[in-house]
Amino acid sequence: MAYSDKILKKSIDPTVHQMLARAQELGLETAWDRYEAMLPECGFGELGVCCRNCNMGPCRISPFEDAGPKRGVCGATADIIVARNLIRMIAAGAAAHSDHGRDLAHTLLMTAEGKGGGYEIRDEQKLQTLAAEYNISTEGRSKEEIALDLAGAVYAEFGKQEGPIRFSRRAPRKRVDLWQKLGIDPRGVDREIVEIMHRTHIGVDNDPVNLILQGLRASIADGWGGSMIATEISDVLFGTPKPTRSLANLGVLKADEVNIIVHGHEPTLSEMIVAASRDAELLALAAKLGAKGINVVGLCCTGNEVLMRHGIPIAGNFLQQELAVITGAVEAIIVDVQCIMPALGNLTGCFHTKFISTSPKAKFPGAIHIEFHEDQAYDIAKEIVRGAVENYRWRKPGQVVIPDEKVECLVGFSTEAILAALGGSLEPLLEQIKSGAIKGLAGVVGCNNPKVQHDFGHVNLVKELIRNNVLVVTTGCNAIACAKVGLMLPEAAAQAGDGLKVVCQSLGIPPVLHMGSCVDISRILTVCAAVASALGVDISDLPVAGAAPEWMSEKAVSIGSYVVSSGIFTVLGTVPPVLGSTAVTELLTTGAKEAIGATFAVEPDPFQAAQLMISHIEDKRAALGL
Ligand code: BF8
Repeated sequence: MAYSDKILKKSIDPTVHQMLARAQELGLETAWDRYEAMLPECGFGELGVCCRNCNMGPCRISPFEDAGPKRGVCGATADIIVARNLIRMIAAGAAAHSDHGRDLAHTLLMTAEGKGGGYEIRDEQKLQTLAAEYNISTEGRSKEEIALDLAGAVYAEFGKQEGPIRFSRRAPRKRVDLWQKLGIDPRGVDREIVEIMHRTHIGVDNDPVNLILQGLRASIADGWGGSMIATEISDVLFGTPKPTRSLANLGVLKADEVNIIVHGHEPTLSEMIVAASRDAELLALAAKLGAKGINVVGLCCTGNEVLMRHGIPIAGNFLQQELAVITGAVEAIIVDVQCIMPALGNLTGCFHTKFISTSPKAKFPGAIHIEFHEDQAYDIAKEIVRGAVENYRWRKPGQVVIPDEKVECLVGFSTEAILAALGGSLEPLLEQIKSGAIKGLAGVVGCNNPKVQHDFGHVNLVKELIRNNVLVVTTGCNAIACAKVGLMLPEAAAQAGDGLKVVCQSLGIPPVLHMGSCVDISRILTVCAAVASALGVDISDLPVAGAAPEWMSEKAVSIGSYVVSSGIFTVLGTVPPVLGSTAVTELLTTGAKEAIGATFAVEPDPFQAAQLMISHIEDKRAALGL
């Protein structure tokens, strides 16, 4: 079918074209329509110069040299306002990741106490490794006893008032020394977030550099603390991902089965929904109602979690959440926290789809709230799935339009899985980097954003990098974009440069490795730290670069900040709200280099962005004498 230019410009994904046309036909709005209705977006907001931190305002600084106010009522300049706003974004992003980590620590605690409601400790090896890292004795103790101490230890990290958080010591010594010298070696993430809120209150910290440094400190507490805890404890509870085959894109929805979408972020819920969907009683009920089975599929990062661990198909990334509902084939969309559009309430009301919220932290208009508690996890999950199955009878087959597209992918590349693929040590990877067969590594991550063509930046940046022999590791919505175009198949090695192609073919791996959800960017930090330590250098010395081509969330701001603070040059594809301050913009794009050995760059064109990353990688290779 031919689609209008307007539709084609919104995405490179054919399922998006088809479903946007369907939305038009049904008179339904999506994020793209709401984005257009919002134009022109607020110029003060775009520049970051609007301040609502007290009630003398709202104040906004005029960007015009000869007109309009240059100071807020309290006297704050554009530099102060932009820095304050930016680090409040970091605080929110770090809070989201870290609260997710805290919930996982809570689930581990309940499981260890025997109140786990169906959870168990699946990766004893990782439990032992983490116990050793925390100096928890393991000799002659049950896994539950060890887990109890580990849960207590990681719980304590969040509110740690003094002293370093444990996982931050996975970073190379040089990096830790640098953090200490700059005064940004983090304490517990709760403390760092509270300090951001304190410092950005009217009349406290009014030095843009000092403000930004606190933002970096909180972000490090996120990346090397809250997020890393989320990843590690998820692995202990649900198993560390291993290479697994699956399918990606809206075509994973099935016309003749009960379709259940898990959407959000924390694997505690999605793991149990997957387990309940295999319950014999519910499968029998589905059959009785004429469905051939119960098909659980994922969206966004909770989708990535169950994709990585169980091969559960992934229906799409952030901007596809409404489109999945518009297929008319979804019995229930079950959500927990983060990246869930409140628009789903109205939209699901136009279909038979049940929109079920489960977290006491995240309620939505138009949703049915069935609160999820870990101590009754399986029972609650079973009731939710039962409701979805019973809803199958209300599906209107005449209203169902499911795109055909679904693409195979090989996922599950945790750090441990990468090491296993390399034969148990990093040495073969280092050899390939030294020989130049692999030029370097790139972490490409982040969201979708209707400001830019959906998936265009993600896919083209990654393709350009692998074509130039840069091995790509990915998480979040970038990973889903790559999976949908077949970049996560070993056969995609054919699209890589000659060096990378041979390496991938000999190891049987794709040139683009799916490392998980956004909290799993901590896995990328761990790999970089291990490579740097093996080479006896800092992370900032490595031929490594990062990118977030279509980012939009505050979590992405925290991620970008901890990645740069860890020494990795990072290219953003959408412009952060900082351009209202020349001082802050220069600090982030230039000044940070001297202080922390890495900077941000902004480049919306993915081909140019790839060139920036490749030339950075080449510079680092030259400096290492490679
Ligand atoms: O944490 S990449 S849109 S889904 S914020 Fe959200 Fe962005 Fe997707 Fe996962 Ni990450």
